[in-house]
Amino acid sequence: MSPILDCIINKNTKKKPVWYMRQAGRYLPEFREIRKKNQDFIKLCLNDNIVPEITLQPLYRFNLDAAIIFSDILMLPHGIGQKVEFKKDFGPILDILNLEASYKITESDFLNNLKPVYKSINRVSKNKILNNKDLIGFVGAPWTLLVYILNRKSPKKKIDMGLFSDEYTIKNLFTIIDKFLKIHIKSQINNGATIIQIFDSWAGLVDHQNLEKYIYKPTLSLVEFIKSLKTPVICFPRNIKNYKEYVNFIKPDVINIDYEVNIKNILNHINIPIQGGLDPKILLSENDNIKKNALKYLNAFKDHPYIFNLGHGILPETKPETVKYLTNLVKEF
Ligand code: 1CP
Repeated sequence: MSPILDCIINKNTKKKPVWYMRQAGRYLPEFREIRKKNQDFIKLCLNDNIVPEITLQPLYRFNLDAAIIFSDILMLPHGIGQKVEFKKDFGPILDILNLEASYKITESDFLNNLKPVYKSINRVSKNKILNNKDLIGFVGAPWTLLVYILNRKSPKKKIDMGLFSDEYTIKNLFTIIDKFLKIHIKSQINNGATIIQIFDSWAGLVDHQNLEKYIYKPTLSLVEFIKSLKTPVICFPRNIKNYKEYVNFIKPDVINIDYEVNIKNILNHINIPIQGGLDPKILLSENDNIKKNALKYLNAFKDHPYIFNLGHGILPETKPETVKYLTNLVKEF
């Protein structure tokens, strides 16, 4: 059994497996080289010759326990016919979703729109380098996707809640998102993803009274679906205030914590396997400081099933040598 599955299923605390969010991406010169020649990001995500290579780039360099498929959470709006573009130094820009047209999208239309994603997963999963390692498939959580679909760009730090005032439309959108997320998840698993991670990057924007409606219930629906496919699910509700309540409601197999979470507090309140936590900004500092901070997590979770990762994605300014140093440090712990 792979080290990550051993941690999740058998609650093994001896080995501390490691992978990183955004491990494939902008901090790697070999990625930037490819990116320069492929200006259209969505097209790049749909290129099944290049995606497997990008996905494996970090595994050629570092002793990681998993690959994460190179794709994006915004492939879902793309798959239901909402145009998505990525503008340099700005981020994603989405066209208005034509709700009527999206009702007419069938499962086979959707699978056809995203076919290269599944082909890439299939190809990567067969690579020998993944022997005894995991291939992580992922989706955006329903709330975070709703935010991009309606706000049509990054909300950065706040969002106009007026966007969600039409209850009827919101309900219909959640139904569509739930339907196609399940199709997307199932196809990733059928093609070789061994774990699914749900990214709820904008969970922190929801106030307590709306958590059940926007976060807990829609995410629970996905988590139960993934469990029914006998596949472990990791949830990352970034900046959510109450991780304990989230875990009790949704019961994921693993919870990824952000870097603001108090370690002692989380250990007192949560008994499922934990992933992540270290502030990615720490990776921009000296090795001594990186070691000190990484050991904080490794020591605190010594007797807890723990997958080493960060509290958010690797920053583009990070040196690959730093990632190597940190990975070896975790492996030698
Ligand atoms: O070269 C570039 O400019 C592209 C940068 C880039 C990359 C490398 C984007 C644009 N997406 C990705 C890949 C990506 N996105 C992965 C690949 C696998 C890996 O982790 O190595 C994953 C898992 C994602 C997930 C993703 N996309 C999230 C959830 C995690 C998070 O960062 O909070 C979100 C919110 C997105 C949307 C997105 N994709 C890219 C941008 C610039 C954004 C917007 C972020 C924002 O709104 O601030």
